[in-house]
Amino acid sequence: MTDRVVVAGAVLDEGRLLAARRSAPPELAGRWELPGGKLEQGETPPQALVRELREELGVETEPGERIPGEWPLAPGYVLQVWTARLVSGEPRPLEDHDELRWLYRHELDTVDWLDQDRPAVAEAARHLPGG
Ligand code: 9L3
Ligand code: MG
Repeated sequence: MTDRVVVAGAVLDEGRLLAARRSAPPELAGRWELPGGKLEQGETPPQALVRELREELGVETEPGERIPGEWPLAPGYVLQVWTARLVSGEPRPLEDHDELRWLYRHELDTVDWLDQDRPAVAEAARHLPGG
C-alpha cells in the first residue's frame, strides 16, 4: 500500500512565509503548520494544494516547486510540501485555523510548529531572503 499524501503550502510573499495555527483536532490545536490537507480522489498534489488554500484561507494561489523530502504523519499518510505564491486575496483563517502569521526568516522559530512540519519549514526557509 502506498501512503496517502497530505499536501501543504509554503506560501511565500514579500520575503515571508505564511504560518497557520490549527484550531482542530484538539490534539493539534494551538500548534502551527503549513496550511493544506489531504488529496481527494483524482487530484494531483498541486491541484489539492490550490483547493485547500482556497477553502482554508480564501485565497487563489499558484504552486511553485516541490520542497525536497517527504515526512511521515499518522500511519498511512505522508506530508509533501510545495511553495506557492499568492495570486489574489488576503489569507484569512476561514477553516481549521484561528490565527495566521507572516514570518520572516529570523522569526521562523517564534511559533510552535507541529513536529511533523519542522523539517519542511527548515527546507522552506531556503526560499526566504537572508540565507
Ligand atoms: N498535517 C500536518 N502538517 C500539515 C498539514 C496540512 C497536515 N502541514 C496533518 C494533520 C492531520 C492530517 O495531516 O493529522 C490531515 O491534515 P488536515 O486535512 O486536517 O489539514
Ligand atoms: Mg488542512
